[in-house]
Amino acid sequence: MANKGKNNNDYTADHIQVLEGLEAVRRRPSMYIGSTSSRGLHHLIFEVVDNSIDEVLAGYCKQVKVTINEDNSVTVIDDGRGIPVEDHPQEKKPAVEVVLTMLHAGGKFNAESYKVSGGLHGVGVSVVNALSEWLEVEIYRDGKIYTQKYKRGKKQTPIKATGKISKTGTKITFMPDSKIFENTIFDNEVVIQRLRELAFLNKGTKISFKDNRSGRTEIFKYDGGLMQYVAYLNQGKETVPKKPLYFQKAANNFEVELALQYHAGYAEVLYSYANNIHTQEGGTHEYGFKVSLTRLVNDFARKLGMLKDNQGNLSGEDIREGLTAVLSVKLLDPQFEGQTKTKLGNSDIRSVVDSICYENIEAYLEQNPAVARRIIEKAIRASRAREAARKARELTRRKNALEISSLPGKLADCTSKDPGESELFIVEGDSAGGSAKQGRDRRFQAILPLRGKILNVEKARLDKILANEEIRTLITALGTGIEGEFDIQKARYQKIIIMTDADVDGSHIRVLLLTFFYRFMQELIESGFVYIAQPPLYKVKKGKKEQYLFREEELDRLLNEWTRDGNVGIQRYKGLGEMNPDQLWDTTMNPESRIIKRVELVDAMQADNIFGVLMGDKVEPRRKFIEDNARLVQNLDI
Ligand code: 0RA
Repeated sequence: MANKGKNNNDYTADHIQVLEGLEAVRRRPSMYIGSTSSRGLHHLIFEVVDNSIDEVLAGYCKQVKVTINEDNSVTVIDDGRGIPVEDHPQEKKPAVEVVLTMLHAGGKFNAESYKVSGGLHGVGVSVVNALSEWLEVEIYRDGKIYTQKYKRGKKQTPIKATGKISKTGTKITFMPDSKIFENTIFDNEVVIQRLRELAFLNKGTKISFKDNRSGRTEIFKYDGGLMQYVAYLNQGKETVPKKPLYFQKAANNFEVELALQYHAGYAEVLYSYANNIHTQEGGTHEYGFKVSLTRLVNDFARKLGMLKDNQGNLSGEDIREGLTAVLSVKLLDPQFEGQTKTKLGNSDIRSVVDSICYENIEAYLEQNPAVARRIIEKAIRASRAREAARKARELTRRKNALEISSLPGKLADCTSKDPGESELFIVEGDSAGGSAKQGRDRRFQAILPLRGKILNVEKARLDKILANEEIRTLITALGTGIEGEFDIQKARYQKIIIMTDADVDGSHIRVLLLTFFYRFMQELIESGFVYIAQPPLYKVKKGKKEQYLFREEELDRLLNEWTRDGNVGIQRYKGLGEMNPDQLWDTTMNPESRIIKRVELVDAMQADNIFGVLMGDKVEPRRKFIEDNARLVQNLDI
C-alpha cells in the first residue's frame, strides 16, 4: 500500500520492522503469496506485472512485456516512468531499494493512483525479491540505464548508472527460489490467461508474452476493452445485441466500465473486477450493477406494456439468464473481504455503480428499442420456465409429504406389482376409459382416464400443466416424482402407453403429455418406457369378414380388392369411445395383436418444440413453423 501517513517520526520504527520484513516473508511465504504451490509461484509474475499495470493506470505506460527465459527465470519490462533511483526522502536511500526491500512499500509514494490493498495483491515487488534466488532490476530514467542485483532479497550491488538510453521504463528479472517453492517451473497457460485478462481490463495496453523455453509468443491489445472481452466470451454464439453494450464512465474518484451482451443459451456469466482484481465473491460493485439492471429492465417492460400492472416484477435471475457481462471498477482504497478476499466491501461504490449503470443502459435501450424488447421477452420466458420448475418441485414435495398417499381414485390399477410387466394406459376421455377398463387384462394393465380441462391447452404453459388436476393424478400414478426428485427406480410401470383419439383433441393431449415427459421425466423416455398406442382408423366389413385398418393407404388397397365381391361396410373410428371393450382389446391393447410405437427422445423434443411454438405468444414463429412442418403438423392434427 502507498505509505500515506508516513512521516519522519515513524522512521526508526518502520526501519526496524523493514529490516525484519523480508526475512518474515521467507519464513512464512504463504502469508504473503497464499501458498508455495504453483499458484503462489505464478503470483510472483503477477505481482511484478501488477506494478507495471499501476504505471498504466497512472497514465505513463503503454506496453508490458513478459518473458519466461530458458532457465525458467522471468523478465517483465514496461515503458513506465521507471522506478525512482534518487534517495527516498524518509528512508534516505535510493527509492528503488525501498521498493525492493521494504514490505508494503511497493507502490507509489502517494495515494493518487488506484492502488490495491488487502488480499494477496499489492504485497509489493519486495515480496518477489524476497522469494527469488536472485533478482536484477534495470531502470531507464533520466536518460540513463541503472542496474542493481539482489540475492534472496539482499542487495548485492549498489544501484549504479551503467549506460545511456532515451526511453523510460523498468525491467525486472527474477529467478524463483527453489528453496521456497515446491516447483519452480512456470505454466505458460496460467500466465497467458492472466495477461489476456489484464489486456481486456486495461484497454489499449499492449501486453506481450514470450516463452523462450517453447518459443510461444502472444500479443494482447484490445482497444475495445471490456467490449472485446464480452465478445470473446460470447464468440460463436447467437447474440443480442450484435455488438456488446458498452460504456466507461468516471465519477469523483471512481471509474466504472461495463460491457454486456445476451446469448441464446441460459447460463449467466458475470465477471466483476475491482482495480483489475477478479472479485470472484462479488461485492458492492456487482450488487449495484445487478440491482440497477433488474430495476431498469422491469421499468422498461412496464413502459413498453410487456409487463402489465397486475403482473409481478421479473426477478434479477430471470433478467440475467443468458447474460454475459463484465464489470470493472477502479477505486482508491478498495477493501477486499470474504473467504478468499475477493469480495469488494466498499459501500460507497454500490450506489455509484447503480446510477451509472442505470443511466447508461437506459440510454442505450432507448436508442435500441428492438434490443430492449428482445431482452424483456427473454426474461419473461425465463420467468415462466422458472415458475414452472418451482411448481414442479413443490408438487413432488407435496406428494412426498403424503408419501404412501393413496393412488388416485380414477386409476384402475393392475394387480401385478412388478413394474417390468405392468402397463399404464393413459386414456383420453371417460367413455374410452370405461371401455379400456372393461377390455383390459387387469392382471398387468392399469388404466388412467384423463379428461376435462386438459383439453383446453391452447394457452397453457408448463406452470398451468402442472397445476392441472389430471397431470397431478398422473404423477402420483407413475410413482417416480418429477424433475430434480425424479427416480426411475420408483416407476410403477415400465410401459406407459398414451392412448388418444386420432383427432385434434387427441393430438393436443399427446403433445402435451410428451412435452410434460420431456421436460420433467426425461429419463422415462430415455429408458424407453413411453409408448403411443395405435388404434385403428377403420373397420372394414364384408359378410363375415372383418378387418381393422391402421393407415389410410390400406383402405384404398382393401376397397379395390373387396368391392369386386359386392357390398362392403366401412366403419371409421373417430374416437376410442366408439369401440366396445372387446374391439379395443383386440385392436389396441392386446400385446399379441396390437401395435404400439415407442417414443424416442427426438419425438418428445419435437413435441416440446411444437408445444412452445404453437402455444406461444408469437405469431410469426407459429406461422413459419406450420409452413416448415406442414406434414408433421398435419399428422399431429393440431
Ligand atoms: C515507485 C514510484 C514510482 C514508480 C514506481 C515505483 C514503479 C515501480 C515499478 C515496478 C515495475 N515497474 C514499475 N514502474 C514504476 C513513481 C515514479 C515517479 O514518480 O517518477
